[in-house]
Amino acid sequence: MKNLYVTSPLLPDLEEFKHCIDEIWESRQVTNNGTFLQEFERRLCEYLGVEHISVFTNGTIPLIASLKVLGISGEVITTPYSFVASSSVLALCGIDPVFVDVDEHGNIDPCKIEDAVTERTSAILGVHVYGNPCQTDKIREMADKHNLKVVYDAAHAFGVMKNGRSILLEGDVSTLSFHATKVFSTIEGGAVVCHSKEMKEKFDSFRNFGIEDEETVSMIGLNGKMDEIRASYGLLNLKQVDKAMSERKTVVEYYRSNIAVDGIEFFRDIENVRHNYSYFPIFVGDKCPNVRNELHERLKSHGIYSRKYFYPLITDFEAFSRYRHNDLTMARRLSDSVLCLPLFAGMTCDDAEKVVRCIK
Ligand code: T4K
Repeated sequence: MKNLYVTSPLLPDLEEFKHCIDEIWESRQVTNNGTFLQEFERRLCEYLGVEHISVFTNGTIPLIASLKVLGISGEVITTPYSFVASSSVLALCGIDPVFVDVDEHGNIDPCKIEDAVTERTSAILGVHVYGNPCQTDKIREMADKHNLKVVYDAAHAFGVMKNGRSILLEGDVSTLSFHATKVFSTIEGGAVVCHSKEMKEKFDSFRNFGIEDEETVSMIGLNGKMDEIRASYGLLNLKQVDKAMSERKTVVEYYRSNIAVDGIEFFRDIENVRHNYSYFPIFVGDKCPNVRNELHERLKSHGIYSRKYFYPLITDFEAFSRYRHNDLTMARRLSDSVLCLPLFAGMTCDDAEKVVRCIK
């Protein structure tokens, strides 16, 4: 019996990929804003319904770039219920993350933001966790009231739309991850979406050491460039990402219709949202972590590798213990009960049935 992992990468057609590699070999332009990268950025804009995108070498550097380009400092209000990267970038930039609780979808709760604002607060960093959109209108209201920037970590939200509009258009900037474990992938990769040509130029410069021309460095930057091979891989994957999302949706629908077990809860689709089905979290034995942990182990013994995304909370990591947080009741409740089930393009309902049978 084959093992089932929480995810599996979206791979382009190998023959087509070999053709791209031939072309790259022929041109000898292997990185530094080559033709595949430029074409990839154009096609991403079309696909995502956005105007300005800068592609990066992973999904973490665009977060650092956003903090630097927007001039964010002091304290940033953020969520503890996320992958550690969304907070480590703050600490790395000398900014103090201030953690507040999440809403029932696992996203930063706008009602909890105001209490955490101090004169050092300069921004809100929200994460559209599992691709569920944050309450962006309420976050914008709060940000406007206190003159704060808004950065969205949209690592999980590739292709997500709210009311027919890309979720990436919310906030001052949004960042994406194209890691192999994501709905859309370039193996390693990421991007930042911003709202003006001038901003894009800053992000493009940041990812290339801040170099303006051969003799001018106009800002302090670093190396965040994506190479031609991965840009071509991304171009090929763009052709199949709709199919990938629809295959994921089929599995999610199977799970939703067949996991009817007392004590297990899961999210439903949100009205007016086009979901990307990036993860399928279930919440098991609320307030009783042993049940979740036992299920995690039992699934493993049957070759089913679910993951506790996101446990522990970021605030519970020793490295983050010195940062302030308010009451985190909801975040803790989700974190103590979550288990993400296998979900990937190419997964079949037979695979999902095996998972469901094992859970039952
Ligand atoms: N913000 C948020 C909210 C994020 O979730 C992330 C990343 C970031 C920012 C940062 O973006 P990047 O800089 O990473 O682009 C994974 C990913 O490494 C990470 O990208 C992701 N979030 C996080 C949620 O998950 P791990 O350590 O759990 O992945 P790993 O290697 O255990 O893989 C999980 C399963 O996927 C494996 O059991 C098997 C399968 N797999 C994985 C890889 C890498 C494959 O089949 N093939 C593969 O090549 O972190």
